[in-house]
Amino acid sequence: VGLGSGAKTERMLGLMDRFLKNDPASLQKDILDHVEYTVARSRFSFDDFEAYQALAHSVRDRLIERCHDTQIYLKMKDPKRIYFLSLEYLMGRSLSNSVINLGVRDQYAEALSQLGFEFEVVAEQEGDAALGNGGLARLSACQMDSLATLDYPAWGYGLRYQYGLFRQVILDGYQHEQPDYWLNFGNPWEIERIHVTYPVKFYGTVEEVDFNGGKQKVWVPGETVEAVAYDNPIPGYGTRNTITLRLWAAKPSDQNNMESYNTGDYINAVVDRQRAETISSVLYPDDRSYQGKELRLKQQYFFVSASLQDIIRRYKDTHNNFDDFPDKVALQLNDTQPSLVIAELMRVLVDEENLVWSKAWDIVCKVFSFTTHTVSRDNLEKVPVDLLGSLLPRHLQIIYDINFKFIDDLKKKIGTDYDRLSRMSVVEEGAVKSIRMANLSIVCAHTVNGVSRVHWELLKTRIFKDFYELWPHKFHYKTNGVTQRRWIVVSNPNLCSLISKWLGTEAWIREVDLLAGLREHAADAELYREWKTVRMVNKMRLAEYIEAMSGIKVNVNAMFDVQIKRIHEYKRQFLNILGIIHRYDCIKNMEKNDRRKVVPRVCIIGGKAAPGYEIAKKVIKLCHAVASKINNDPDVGDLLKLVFIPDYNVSVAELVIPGADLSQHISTAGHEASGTGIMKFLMNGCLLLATADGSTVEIMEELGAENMFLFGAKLHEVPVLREKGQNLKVPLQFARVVRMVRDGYFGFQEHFKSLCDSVESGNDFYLVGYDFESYLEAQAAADKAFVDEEKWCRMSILSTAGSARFSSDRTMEEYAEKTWGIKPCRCPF
Ligand code: GL2
Repeated sequence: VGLGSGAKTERMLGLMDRFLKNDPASLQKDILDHVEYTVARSRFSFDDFEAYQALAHSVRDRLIERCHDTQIYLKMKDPKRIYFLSLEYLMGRSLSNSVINLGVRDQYAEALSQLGFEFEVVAEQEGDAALGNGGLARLSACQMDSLATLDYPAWGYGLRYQYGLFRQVILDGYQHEQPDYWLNFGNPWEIERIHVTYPVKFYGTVEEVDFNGGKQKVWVPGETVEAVAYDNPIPGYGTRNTITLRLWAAKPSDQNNMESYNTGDYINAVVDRQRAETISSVLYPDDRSYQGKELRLKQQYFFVSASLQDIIRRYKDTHNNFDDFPDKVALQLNDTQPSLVIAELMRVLVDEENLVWSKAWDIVCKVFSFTTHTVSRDNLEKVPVDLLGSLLPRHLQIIYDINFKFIDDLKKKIGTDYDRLSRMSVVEEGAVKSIRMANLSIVCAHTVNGVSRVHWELLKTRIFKDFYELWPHKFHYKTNGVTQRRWIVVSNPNLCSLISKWLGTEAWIREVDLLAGLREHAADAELYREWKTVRMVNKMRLAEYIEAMSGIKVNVNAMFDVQIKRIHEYKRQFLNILGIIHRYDCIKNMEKNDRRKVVPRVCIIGGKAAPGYEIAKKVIKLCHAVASKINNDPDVGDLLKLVFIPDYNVSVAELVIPGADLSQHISTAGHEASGTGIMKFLMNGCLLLATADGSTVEIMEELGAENMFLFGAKLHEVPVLREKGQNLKVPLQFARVVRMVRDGYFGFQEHFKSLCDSVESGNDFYLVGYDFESYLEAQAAADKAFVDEEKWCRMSILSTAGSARFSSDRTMEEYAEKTWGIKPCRCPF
């Protein structure tokens, strides 16, 4: 098995039969043991939730075993490892995904059924792990699944927030936020590693001390917090490899406050200690603006400092100097949130390991790669110098030094173009002097990746044009992808079986390119029949959910038209709602007989608005106001329904996506860096109504424009149209529907005023008015296609068949080969 020889290896191989057994009888015994000894309930009497807990612990045992084996093997082989640093992961539920990846789902289902439980019902007991906001965070989760499945030697690092993304509660149509205390009932999917802890330091001063005949800067920190590791095993599919997502929690350190204890201020000293825990207490709920908050900066440094200590400790297990560091370690910055790690690595190498600056910088420049997920300069993260200087005084100095050398070199290349120098500087002078975290990341990363081809173009020509012209070789893109394991196998088991049946193999679950084989059958009447049945079953499941949640009965023969994602002006949920109002208005104004020609629709919208994002919250309110009018209008009946799905999260997506006929991805061109929701719908055979933005452009190339419903201003037209401002032509229908909202047709006239103002001509930054006409045309084309059942079904099959390129397996392979320089390392046990 390639383990080498020797007594130790012999002993290890001799322990192979210690592995936990996976036959139903053994699994059943394990579940009952956990009921009795872990959950501490009687094995003769336990409910669904307790069954879930016991089941989860039994799966966890198997995950731990594989995690250990993977690490032992990796330690022996010592390959180059990729360390993925991200402040957000949207993992969702773990049970179904884990048992599928471990290949033990059916055995567990049987074991449970003999005990009188149903696997699906038990699995429903699990809550979501929502340690992230939106696309960026779910992308990290998909990529972890692919890294494990493809046997890459990878680690994920992040923060273990006690409160995940807020729960959205709708009262009278308004969004309210409630805390998501997800750890309330324990979390069987994590392993607390009390022996893996590191001190993380903050504040203090920098002093100069004598060293080796010269001077050396030393940081004398003012506060220490302890970082404790919580490991979340990520099992690969069809492999024993199970990698680890290591999340850090903050705990008080014994190094602080001895003074207070000694002076007798016991109560305050305890309270003070507790404050340390706030660092990892709550996820910031805004997915793209960073307001220079101290707590956020503390979170960032806390997580990168602990991660780096862990990474260096692992490296030092097998190396006694830093010469091989770049050959053994690749550090991936998932956006700029982890970018303080750059200064931290420099500090460790120079101040603690006593490397000279140039040697340290050489190492730093070889290990970091940076992926940006942003399209707009306005969203780039900046940290006020005052804040950074007080929290991390030594890091600020290091960043200044990096910048000084960078600007010095730059001057030699571009001369005295001061405007450009000031744009490229890591330090922004201005009302609030700040550090530009993206510039810092670009200066030190060997590779800067965009997340779709269009995004890459925007990086080169707009946001990072100056840097691109300086270092064209650094700029690349790896189009995002999502994992077919979560988004087909777990969430759409019927479709999964159907695909395997028609391809004659389950191999596509690992080798996703095989999906293209469905194209061969795209004209087969038998497949049509089975495909439609699967889709109908999923729609019925979704309809049941809608009724249970909102009391609204929907017609399963209607087209299910879905837009689920974070609420943002650029994502244009408002455009969708105005389109629905138009549809409603048309139905109302039709002769009764003509109504028979209307293609019935169930419009489904879901998504959270950042708590401080007023306009986005008004969109949610408008959706409810319009829904209550339409859904209660007897003239409309089953022809049109509007449903808002509250508290959109990963689990809700797993239910909604397989039941969607049509999905909307309608951002103003140039605003969505990639978009990943669209890929999940595509895999599930849902047709797409979309603008040519982000990864949609590549999806269109793969599928053919004739298999989608495209509309809207093109990327290059957007700036020209914006220039026109008030002179921009807006269709009459648009003016009419906005007027209906303005005039209080749906009530809440005053409340919706600012929303209507935001699309008034001259003010309509996201071109809702301009795109309205072509949007309606695309919607009409979708109606027409839906009536032609055969055509629709064919397009649906071709969508799934064309989705292979948008698997995160492909994305991770590209990163591994082209950016990180890592190779698979498959555990042979
Ligand atoms: C995002 C982009 O907006 C989105 O288009 C992209 O698909 C994801 C993943 O690359 O990243 N950037 C971002 O800050 N969030 C995103 O979803 N929250």
